[in-house]
Amino acid sequence: MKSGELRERFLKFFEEKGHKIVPSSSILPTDPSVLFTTAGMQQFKPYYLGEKSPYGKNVASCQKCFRTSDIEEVGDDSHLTFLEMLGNFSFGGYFKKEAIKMAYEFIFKELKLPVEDAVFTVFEGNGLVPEDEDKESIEIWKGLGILENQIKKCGKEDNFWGPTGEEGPCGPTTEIHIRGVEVWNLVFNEYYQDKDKKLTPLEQKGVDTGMGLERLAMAVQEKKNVFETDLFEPILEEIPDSDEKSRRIIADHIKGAVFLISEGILPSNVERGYVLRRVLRRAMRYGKLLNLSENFLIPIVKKVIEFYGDVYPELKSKENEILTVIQKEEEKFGKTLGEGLKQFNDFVLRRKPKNGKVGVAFDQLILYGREAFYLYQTFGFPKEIMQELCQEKNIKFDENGFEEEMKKHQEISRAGAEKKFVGGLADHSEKTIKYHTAAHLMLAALREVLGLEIYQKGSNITAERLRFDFNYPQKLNEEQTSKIEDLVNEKIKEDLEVVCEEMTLKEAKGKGAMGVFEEKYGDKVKVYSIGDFSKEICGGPHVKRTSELGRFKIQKEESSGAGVRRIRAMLE
Ligand code: ALA
Repeated sequence: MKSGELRERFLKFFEEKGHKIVPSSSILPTDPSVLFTTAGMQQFKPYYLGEKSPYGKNVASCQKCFRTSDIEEVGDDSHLTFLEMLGNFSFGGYFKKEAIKMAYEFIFKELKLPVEDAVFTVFEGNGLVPEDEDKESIEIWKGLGILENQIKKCGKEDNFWGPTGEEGPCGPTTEIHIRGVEVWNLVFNEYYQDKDKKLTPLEQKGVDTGMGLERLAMAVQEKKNVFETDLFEPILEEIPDSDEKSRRIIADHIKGAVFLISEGILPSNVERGYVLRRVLRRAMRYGKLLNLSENFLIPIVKKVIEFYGDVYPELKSKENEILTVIQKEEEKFGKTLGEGLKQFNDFVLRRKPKNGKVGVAFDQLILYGREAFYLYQTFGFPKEIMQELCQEKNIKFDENGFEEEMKKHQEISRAGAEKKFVGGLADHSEKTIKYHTAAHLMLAALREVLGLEIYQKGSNITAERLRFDFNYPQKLNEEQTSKIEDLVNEKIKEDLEVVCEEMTLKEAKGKGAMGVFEEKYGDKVKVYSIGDFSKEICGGPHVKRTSELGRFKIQKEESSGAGVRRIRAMLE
């Protein structure tokens, strides 16, 4: 039985049992405390709390859902970000007995799935609220002929549904598992959970059920996983045969992205737009692992639209927009993805001990916050992609360091977060590279003007400016600042060549190279020299010649803590 028929049979079954069929609501809920619609009950939330339902007490739907909670698990047999959820709901109409009976009838009579392959879970009680095990559900299942050994009691983790968003209806659940996969979840809403997670009994009891169409299709079509069902097969055909997990992730993520864009979401660096960007870029990264060609996403996108277009006409009417958005994002990220991956490897691999010789002691490879932030900002790597890369390679991801860098950056430019990618990543990356080279010139100039005891305490670079911290006990006077500025501009005019050499840390030190975070370097380091003016240990990248920088201008000099000064400068 095809998924289209399953969808129809479900709705018809409940219509015949007195339910009003309600169309799927938007994937973008009106409830401000949730980003996406994650369950069929989302659009009916108020009716559980006493508000009068315009559809009557009993309804059923097939709801578009998007969940990021399971994103790490996508690629296994049953987890997805986008799914269609079939559900029947009652707000003060029927309760446990009717709900369980109807579910039983649909699965084992209507669809004729083998009941002996099924397991039924029920809430075991947690001694608090609610304190008792759900004896009533156990009895109802038994009354339908379910054997004692097919019923499993589980705790709050599995068999208590919490509210979507910050507060809402909730209660114990009973689930139907078929061949080891949870297929249908029946929630009995008996409580209201408030913002402090306190439960109070609801005046009116409710039923909220959810069954992923993909998992149901898997059970009915007797497939080992959701990706072998007709809901994925045609889409997977557009992705070359290769690593199975990567193909699954790409198929799931592109499907999700198509639905998100069809509702008007655009890739950005905040909230929903960020989630969209994250799934698109994640798909692209997996495509890169498979060596897929540029623009590989487009045929997949077209297939998704073709496959779902009849059921969800918004996909067809927004086809051009969906294609344009995805193509643009692919172009943007495609350009920098390879370069960014290379830079990632550079960051961590140069610290790797070679031939058992370790230049500097370290326990585990690590991607520092500063570096992660650079990858994020310059190449558009979402944090989650970096975390995944690190996990795959057994590298520690310096999460705190990264968050600190993010915070610092946000403080500087709140509005900047949204604007960050506007100029295009390639352009962005060129500008930040220039600022990296300018920072080297500035350190050398500071040392020449203020003395050789000056060293760098930190720096922060965006496409718009350079911020640079260094040790110095007092405010710089105007003469000093203009001397520094002039010196940097002089070196830019001299059109000095920027040369990169690899050497051991010892050699680098021997040559008088400056290093900011020495303890992090491995045995081989990169040393960037600018004429004979500057020599620093640095991962790069940098411009080829200083004349590329344009005019250097110091905008501000201020204190940044005891004994630390901060300069903000721009390239014009
Ligand atoms: N709201 C319940 C779920 O999504 C049925 O699992």
